[in-house]
Amino acid sequence: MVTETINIEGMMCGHCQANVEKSIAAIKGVSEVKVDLAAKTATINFDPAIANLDSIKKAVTDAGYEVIREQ
Ligand SMILES: [Cu+2]
Repeated sequence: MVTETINIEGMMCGHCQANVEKSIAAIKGVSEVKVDLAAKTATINFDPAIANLDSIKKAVTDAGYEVIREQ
């Protein structure tokens, strides 16, 4: 398992936060996701043999938010 933190732009409220969490949690191989609305970050724990950062970023983008950079 690896833990990665990404920065997300465009989250305005708890609904957005839940949206992002749900989108990332739906990815196979992701075991835990924590989205911090104030810090505009998502911390994801995932199995790198199954999931990868690209698919996580794509899920965030597809949900309508922007991944601005990796930490
Ligand atoms: Cu919102």
